[in-house]
Amino acid sequence: MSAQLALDFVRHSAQTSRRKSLSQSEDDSMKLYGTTGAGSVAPQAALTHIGADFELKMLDFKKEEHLAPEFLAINPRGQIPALVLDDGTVITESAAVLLHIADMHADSGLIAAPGTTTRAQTYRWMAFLATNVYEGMLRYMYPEHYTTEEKHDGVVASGEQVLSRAFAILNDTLDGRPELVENFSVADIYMAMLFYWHHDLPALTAELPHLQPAVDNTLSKPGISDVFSQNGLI
Ligand SMILES: N[C@@H](CCC(=O)N[C@@H](CS)C(=O)NCC(=O)O)C(=O)O
Repeated sequence: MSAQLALDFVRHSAQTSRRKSLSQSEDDSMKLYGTTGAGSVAPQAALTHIGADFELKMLDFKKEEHLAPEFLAINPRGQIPALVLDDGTVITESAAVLLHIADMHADSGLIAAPGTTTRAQTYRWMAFLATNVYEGMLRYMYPEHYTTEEKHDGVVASGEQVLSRAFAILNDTLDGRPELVENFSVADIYMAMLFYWHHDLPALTAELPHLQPAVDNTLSKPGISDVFSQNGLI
């Protein structure tokens, strides 16, 4: 735990208890916890695209700052992204974080109105990306978390299979269209992040030609490519 993170946490706790009597200050701002290049990239890109006021709190995974008690008090799972709203509410799980960012800024158009089929399709792809692609990536990159066996080859292979099937479905969906639903949405930002995590992008893009144009479309939206670049994804 860095002294800075500890200080931030103390500030956050103090602020939570005093919040009702405080006017808006720097300490009250929304905070996104993340680490470079990881699951916080999509929320950071969405918030930047929207022009939201937020503070980015980068954790050093090498120093295990995500496992320090101060961060576990925010997300007991010890994972990023975690979004702390200005009223102290914590939102974890990348899909939920992104959907809430879109809802907080309805005028950004990153999600369609409640009850519409376009919005339902956004839910569909957000859940699909979280449970197939994100999960497949973790399986492929951190197989030791998915088995008690010494050898991880089978887990890596199953991760690869899950990713192939999921990206093929996304590719088919993007045949003839630049976006996963009717309009540009948080699902496109989420997919672009996951796309750049792929272990063999040349092979993926050669085999599934509709992914890269959709990702390029996402990168062309205001603010997005800067965040992807800062995070080393492009
Ligand atoms: N289901 C979670 C997964 C988040 C996740 O696995 N984040 C990684 C970084 S990309 C992490 O924090 N890993 C640390 C750990 O699991 O110990 C989500 O969608 O937010």
